Amino acid sequence: MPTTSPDQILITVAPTGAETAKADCPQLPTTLEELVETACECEAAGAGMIHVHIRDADHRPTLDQTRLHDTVQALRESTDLVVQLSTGGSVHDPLDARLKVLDAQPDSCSLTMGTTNFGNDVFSNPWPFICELYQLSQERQVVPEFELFDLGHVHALDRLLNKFGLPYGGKVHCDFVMGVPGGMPGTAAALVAGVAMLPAETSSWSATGIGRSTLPVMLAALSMGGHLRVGMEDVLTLAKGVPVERNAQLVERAVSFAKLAGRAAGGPDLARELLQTSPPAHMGE
Ligand code: KMH
Ligand code: ZN
Repeated sequence: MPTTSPDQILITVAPTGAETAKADCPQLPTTLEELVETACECEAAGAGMIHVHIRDADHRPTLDQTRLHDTVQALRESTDLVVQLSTGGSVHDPLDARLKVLDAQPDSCSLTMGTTNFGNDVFSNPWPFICELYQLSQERQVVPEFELFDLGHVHALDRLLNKFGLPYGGKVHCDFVMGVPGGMPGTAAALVAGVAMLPAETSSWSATGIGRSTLPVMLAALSMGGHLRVGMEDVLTLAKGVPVERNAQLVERAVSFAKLAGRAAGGPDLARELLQTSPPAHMGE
């Protein structure tokens, strides 16, 4: 699989997620103001793309259409980051609401390639839903990032591309989400197996390890020429007993690890090159 600009690295920040309660982690960015401030800090630290889950006025996960729309607009106004909305939402979100996420016209959307046990819950992604979401992303010109929680998901991606062709923009960017209880483990061995199975059409991939698997996955991905996702969606501590205070700390750490591996953060330009998203509105004017 070819790697674009191996001297550069894309760092995606996933600052919020749907699993952590604000009450348990007051520094989690859950309001629009907090999210925009976080996005600006993370862009300055080297991030190129933001993977977004939003919260309601009570800080609970929501897929509210108006909030999603306002979030995309606010992030575009304040940053150059590629804006990726989560279509995974929370394990409790119905499939039809997850399809409607594309109405907010993000640059990119996550697209998980199969159902997985998710701790004590089930993250449901039946094949007909995957097909519908993928075709909708092609129609709406939204570039998917294929989320791979298990090796079976890599196999399903091959099946999807064979059936429906390439994504909008022509690039296939994948993200290994490793270490979820119920998915593949966050180990170098699992990443090696996953990368070896990627469809030939894959143009780039990143990886993230949940919780304690964050550092092993980061080091394995760097050693294999992959890109990185970091953020409080995936990990809440910098080390045992040391809480993350700001998402930018995780981006800064990824930038410094990447530097040791001889790679520089490419920022939003690299994100646009890798995903071939539509140019931001102000650039197309
Ligand atoms: N919150 C998880 C159930 C995605 O954003 O697409 C699903 C998730 C994946 O985070
Ligand atoms: Zn997510």
